[in-house]
Amino acid sequence: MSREPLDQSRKLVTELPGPKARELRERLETYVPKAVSPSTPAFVSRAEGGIVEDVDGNRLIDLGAGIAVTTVGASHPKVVKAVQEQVEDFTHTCFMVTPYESYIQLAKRLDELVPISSHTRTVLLNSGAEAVENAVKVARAYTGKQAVAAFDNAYHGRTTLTMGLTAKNMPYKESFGPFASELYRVPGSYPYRDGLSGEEAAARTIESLESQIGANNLAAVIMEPIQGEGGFIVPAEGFLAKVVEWCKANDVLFIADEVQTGFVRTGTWFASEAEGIEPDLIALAKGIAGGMPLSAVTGRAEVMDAVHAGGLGGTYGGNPVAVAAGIASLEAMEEEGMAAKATRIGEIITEHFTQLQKDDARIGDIRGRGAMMAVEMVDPATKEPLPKLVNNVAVEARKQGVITLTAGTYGNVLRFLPPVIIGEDLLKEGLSVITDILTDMK
Ligand code: PLZ
Repeated sequence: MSREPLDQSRKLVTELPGPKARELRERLETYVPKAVSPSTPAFVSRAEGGIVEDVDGNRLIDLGAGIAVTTVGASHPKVVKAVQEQVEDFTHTCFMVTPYESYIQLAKRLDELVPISSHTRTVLLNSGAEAVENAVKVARAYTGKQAVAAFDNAYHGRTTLTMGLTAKNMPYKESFGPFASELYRVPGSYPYRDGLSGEEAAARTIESLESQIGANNLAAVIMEPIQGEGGFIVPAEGFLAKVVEWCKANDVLFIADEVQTGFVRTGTWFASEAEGIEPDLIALAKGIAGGMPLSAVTGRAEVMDAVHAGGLGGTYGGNPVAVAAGIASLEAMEEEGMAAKATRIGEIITEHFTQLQKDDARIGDIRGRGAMMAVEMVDPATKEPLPKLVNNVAVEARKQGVITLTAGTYGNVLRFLPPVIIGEDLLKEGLSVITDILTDMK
């Protein structure tokens, strides 16, 4: 690459939004429906490392990584090179029509990496929701059963089937029903709010599965090992292991939705590893390909093989450019020790907010793992969620050049998902901007 590297520092040369961004926002509002409503008051011109540069020349600190996608950075040199080379060779043939080797190479790499001890096979797709949909199709085909159970606070996507699995109504489901049938919701584990141990929460979950669905009808239980959009909820220790144990004993498949938690985000290749669980199927996307649209379902070979020949696919699934980016991203993660970097980010964020919590009782809970961390803001007296505060903090942080995301069933969670290659100083600066805003809003 001949371009100058993007300076890894925050710099505001105009107010945000600047004049060019304002004009673009007007055009956006003319041609794009209000249902699509970007949160950051800037239009990007370039992004690299932990910095997003905007059309007015401002440099923002990226604490979102495009919602946990650009784990290796927005334009990792290895990804750029792999994409450029692939684009010159061919952009598309459709793997179902004329296959190519790189798809197999990536499937093999996933077989080596996922926490499934037996041999796996992988189908490549385009989005997280599409991966979840396909995992459900495979589970139904294998078990011959129909019901699928998802959890309170779950997020699995915005398509018709995945909307039904997603828990939160606004903004994801409002006015979009009817949803697909044979989808059920059961209570999970939210230690900060339910106070249950892993064992107690699992007993409650299993009671619901048995009394409301019945193992004979249940094809699969699907869960995010750390619930993402729901508020970075880490289940109580042992919860997932108990649920998976029940699934195995009852011929029910366990699907891990690692769309957000996967690919070193939480300090290990996959978050299932920290729970000591072995899923039957894993839905993957986001961090897999350094920003290119790519997703996957990786599952036990025996399970994947239940689907008839030609039963899985799609025009763009495993697009060669996205696959090249995927192979390069996984190499970069390994070569640059990015799992350890994610763990270090978790330590910095935990330390920062633990310190702050001593003087700010609105910080009710600090949780997450690795580069997937969040703080839940509450009224200290009642534990009532404070969604307005969280929204105001995020809006102000973005104006000050720190891209900040929120989450949570109650909208009262500030979440941090930086690219794991972000410099420590930049990360700390981003956190201190947020701290100052929180202090101002006391
Ligand atoms: N499963 C666990 O986190 C996507 C969506 C944000 P797609 N999360 C961010 C929004 O408002 O749309 C996600 C996820 C988990 C599935 C998905 C869906 O992935 O690639 O957005 O379809």
